[in-house]
Amino acid sequence: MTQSHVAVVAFPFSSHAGAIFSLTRAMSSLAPSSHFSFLSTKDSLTSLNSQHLLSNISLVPISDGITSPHAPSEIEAVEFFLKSFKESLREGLKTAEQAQGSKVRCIMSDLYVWLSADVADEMEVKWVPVTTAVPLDLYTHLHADLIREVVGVGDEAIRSYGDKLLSFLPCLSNHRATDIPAGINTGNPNFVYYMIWDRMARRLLDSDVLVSNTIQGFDTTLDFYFQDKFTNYFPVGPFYLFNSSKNEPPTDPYGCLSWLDQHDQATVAYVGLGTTIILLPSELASLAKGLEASGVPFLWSLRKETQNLLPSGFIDRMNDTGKGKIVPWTPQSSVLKHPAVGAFVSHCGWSSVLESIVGGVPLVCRPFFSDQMLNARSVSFVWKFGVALDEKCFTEKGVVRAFDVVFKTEEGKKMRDKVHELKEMVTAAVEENGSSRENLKRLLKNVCGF
Ligand code: U2F
Repeated sequence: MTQSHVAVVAFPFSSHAGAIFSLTRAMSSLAPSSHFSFLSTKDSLTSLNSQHLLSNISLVPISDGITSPHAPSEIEAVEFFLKSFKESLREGLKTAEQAQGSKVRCIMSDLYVWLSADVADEMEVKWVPVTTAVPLDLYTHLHADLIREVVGVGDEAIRSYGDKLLSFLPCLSNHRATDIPAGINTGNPNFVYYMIWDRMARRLLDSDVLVSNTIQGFDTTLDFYFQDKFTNYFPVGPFYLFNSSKNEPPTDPYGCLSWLDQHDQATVAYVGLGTTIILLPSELASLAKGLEASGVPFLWSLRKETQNLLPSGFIDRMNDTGKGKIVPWTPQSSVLKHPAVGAFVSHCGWSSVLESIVGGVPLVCRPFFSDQMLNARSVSFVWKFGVALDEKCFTEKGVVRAFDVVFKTEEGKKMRDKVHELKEMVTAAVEENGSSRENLKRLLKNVCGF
């Protein structure tokens, strides 16, 4: 008999749903007598790896809210979704409760759908927010007013703050004003993502629970801050390492792993800019030129529509010479664990950073928005297992220089040693008695009630 029925609500854009789905799979395997209804839009549910699901998870589609007859842009799709979200969630929960024959006792949701808290209040059930981004990002949003007061507002204020460290906030004392996510003191506050980040942080202040995709010990000052702020703080990352499907062979439709098998240890660069970044054609061309000029063999995850924007002849030349393999999708976490991979050119999305650590691979950082600048700074300046590009964007020379550092210098070797230290910390955290595993058990008690 099902003891507890837990609803998990995803934010259906970028990689958020995949991250929170990994966590749900982990919970379902550790709590076989509870039921987990996973709610997201139809498209988002279809994109998940839902093979071999345990019988105590069900996927429940909710409306995407799109009312326009034309296909909306990615940003418009987020706006449509949020506009009708509460109504869609109420409907989805009704469907889940009917299908399961039991009331939901708790709503876990991605913090980006903070509006779930209102629905939880209406139903008089607990709300358990989950952050998939780096917790430092949340810390920054929780201190937005102070940041605006001290640093100022607008691009000019950021420029004049210069490279000074943000020492007025203990957890940001290694970061600079330029690392602060846009939306806090730059940009139009009505832009949907800036609005989400502002509202989610404000709503979180009413919660005593927070689940985070990180491990205890990456940043002890930050650990203390969150432990102090939330009676029930659960750093249970990396979510994907607990995934019950992790023993299945990775899906590799483009043969990335067998291509890597042909290369020596730590000789290949992997290039992957996450799920939302689209480079301007000029920067795309610079990256392509840099990869070719470096002479380092590379595997590049690049969406099909963007591949068409590459300089003409580039893909054929790379294929013919065997210098590079360009595919629309890779099994990234497995790619990063492959011994041939020696560097990861990344936008520094938080899941990518975690996967790089687990793979023991130094990063070449090209951040764009959200928490990515904070992550790039932590990687290159605090944890020291990666390089930041001097020019802050891809240039031919910059890419060659970064690869020279990572592949050929003593500094690069130190980065590899450093990332291996972090890898050991992460491995220990997810093993039996490790902090993330123990926190996951505490979390299950909290959400399932036993
Ligand atoms: C947003 O991040 P992204 O979705 O752009 O990037 P990541 O957090 O790095 O997650 C990308 C995931 O997609 C997977 C990859 C990661 O798990 O392994 N993937 C893949 O398997 N194969 C591919 O070819 C390409 C990607 C946001 F932009 C960031 O700033 C936030 O940190 C992040 C928080 O969740 O969400």
